[in-house]
Amino acid sequence: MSNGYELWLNYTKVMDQNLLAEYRSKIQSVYLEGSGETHAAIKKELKMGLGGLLDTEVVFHKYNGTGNQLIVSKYNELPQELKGNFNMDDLSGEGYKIKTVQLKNASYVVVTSNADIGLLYGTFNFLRLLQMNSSLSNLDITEIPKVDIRVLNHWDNLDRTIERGYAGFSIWNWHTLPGYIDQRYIDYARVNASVGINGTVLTNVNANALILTPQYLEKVKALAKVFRPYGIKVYLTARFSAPIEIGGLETADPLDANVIQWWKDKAKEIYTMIPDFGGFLVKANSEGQPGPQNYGRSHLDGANLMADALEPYGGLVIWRAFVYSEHDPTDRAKQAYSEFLPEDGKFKNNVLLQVKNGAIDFQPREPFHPLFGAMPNTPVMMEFQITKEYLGFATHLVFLPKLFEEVLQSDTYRKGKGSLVAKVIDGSLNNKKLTGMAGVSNVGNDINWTGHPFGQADWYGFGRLAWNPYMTSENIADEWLRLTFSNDEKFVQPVKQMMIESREAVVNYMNPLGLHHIFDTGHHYGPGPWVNNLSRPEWNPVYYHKVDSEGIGFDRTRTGSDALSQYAPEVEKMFTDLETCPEEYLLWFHHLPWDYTLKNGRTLWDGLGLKYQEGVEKVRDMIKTWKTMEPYVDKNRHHQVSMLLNIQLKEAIWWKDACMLYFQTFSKMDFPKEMETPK
Ligand code: GCW
Repeated sequence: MSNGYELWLNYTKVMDQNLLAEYRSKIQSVYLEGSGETHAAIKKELKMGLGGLLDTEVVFHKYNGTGNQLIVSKYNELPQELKGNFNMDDLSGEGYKIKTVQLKNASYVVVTSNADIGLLYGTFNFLRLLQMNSSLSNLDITEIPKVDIRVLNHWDNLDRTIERGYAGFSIWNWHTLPGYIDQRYIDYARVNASVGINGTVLTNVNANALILTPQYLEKVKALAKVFRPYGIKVYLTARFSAPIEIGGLETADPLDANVIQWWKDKAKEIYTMIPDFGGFLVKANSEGQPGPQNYGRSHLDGANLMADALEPYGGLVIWRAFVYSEHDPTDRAKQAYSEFLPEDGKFKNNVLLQVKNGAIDFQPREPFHPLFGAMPNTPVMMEFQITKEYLGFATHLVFLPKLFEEVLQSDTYRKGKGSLVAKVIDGSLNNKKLTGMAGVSNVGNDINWTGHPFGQADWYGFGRLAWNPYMTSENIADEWLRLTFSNDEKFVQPVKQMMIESREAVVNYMNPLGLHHIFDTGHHYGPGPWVNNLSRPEWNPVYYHKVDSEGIGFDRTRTGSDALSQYAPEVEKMFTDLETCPEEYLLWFHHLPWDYTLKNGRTLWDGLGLKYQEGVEKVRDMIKTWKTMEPYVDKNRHHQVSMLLNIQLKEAIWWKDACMLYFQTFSKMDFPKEMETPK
């Protein structure tokens, strides 16, 4: 019976007897060369992984010359006769190769890299091959991460609450750090490294400045020490007003000499304690947070202030582009682009601009953010949300890599057809040297880390996509299911299907046809399309759906807010023209009459009801599929998922009924007959 704690690093014995025999015969011993902390981590993982999967005591042995040995070694320490089989020129330090090498009478499986960290990544991939029951006969794998900075963003506060966290409290126990090292910290590093995540921002972008005081830096240092062997750098959020709050200064003006010096001293202090510190993540002048604009300065001034301080140590500033204010009442979607576009090319070299996948806020479906591709001279990195703020928290089963894939595969047309968001993120579109992807973490101290057992797949998938933004969500689901539950095709195929379809289900039962931000206030969980009493107009759902007796939707074309003009002309045209605008985005960009005819010939009103119904039906299908999976899943997790799916169904119906009943007060039309009438 599993409680899910081990996540996808599930090293239970290989079930298939033939494969087990093959693995055991090909890995009679392990040749592991090297020294140091990462090396020790590799050894530990091999002991655990091979020991579990092959159910044997792992034998480490010198190079035997007779084959049937697993070789895990940096290239320069490989036995001479194996070296000729590898060309390592194309590999970065994080890259690795896994290859079956046939010498005269001897066969080896070799994992090699130019650096320890690549070797660790290769080791995890090798173990994954066994977990997934792959054959070892003809391996020839080369892997190099396509993105440099692959970070989790924890929205963890120092009191251990987590903003938008639905899996318990923060795993960082600031009270017992630095003296007490929880096993979780080590396991956290292992699982992240296993998918190639190489950085973590420990604190909430809204957190206070205390984290930058010496008392807390001691604790951060202890965590950095745990993560270091696993190639994970620690980053912190830097509150813009820190010089006032913890530095005793009277201002945080980025052009003030004392402020400049304060950040320089702070950087020095941090790097003295944590020489490989990653840098700062900053939310400034957004949702009430302090920032350079408080002093009449710009985002550029703010970002470059910190960049100057961190530069001598190789540190980065990750500046968030999530800004909007009540002073621009026409369309919140436009602000980030308007504010940041003019700054293209002006940031210091160690600044990255972190942009949410869409221009509003992590909705179940959003068109890609217009800033992607629009700032060719600035490293623009992706911010995805792994925690499900607007997607049913840790209660609903929604496979997010499907959403991530959709964004990454969107075409910005900034350099003609094929200018995919993925190419902005991996830097290939504009030859960017510094690239990154961030995921707002869904990790908490629940036994299984993510609350919903399937939430683990979102963390896994984020890591895999940060490594390679071109991976398909289907591959990710396939891998995760095999690693986590079972290799049985009778399990993998239907559940994979269910995961892939789960994303469209939630879109349909919450925000179909391009509706967005119609969640109830504050918590963003259930429906609240009627909410219209909040102090800031752009917080009210009515601002987004603009329902009236004529119709529904937000006109963002030239006749409306003109937000569409922020896209490349091809994209603007495609979304503007009702013939070519995908119906998934219809009400995102258009205000349309209730009797507007959809592609299927139905009216908009009917179509809306049918989409809500479709979402509900899909959850019913998911429940049916999951029921038949009982033989393949341990009782505990099977039961957990069943209970959660039942809640999801109840709430899908709630969404459908609440939204359709509310909209009906405007449309005054009967529900389509195929829609289950609200009770
Ligand atoms: O989505 C909104 C959330 C806030 C969050 C903010 C942000 C961390 O509702 O909780 O604050 O975005 O991304 O800064």
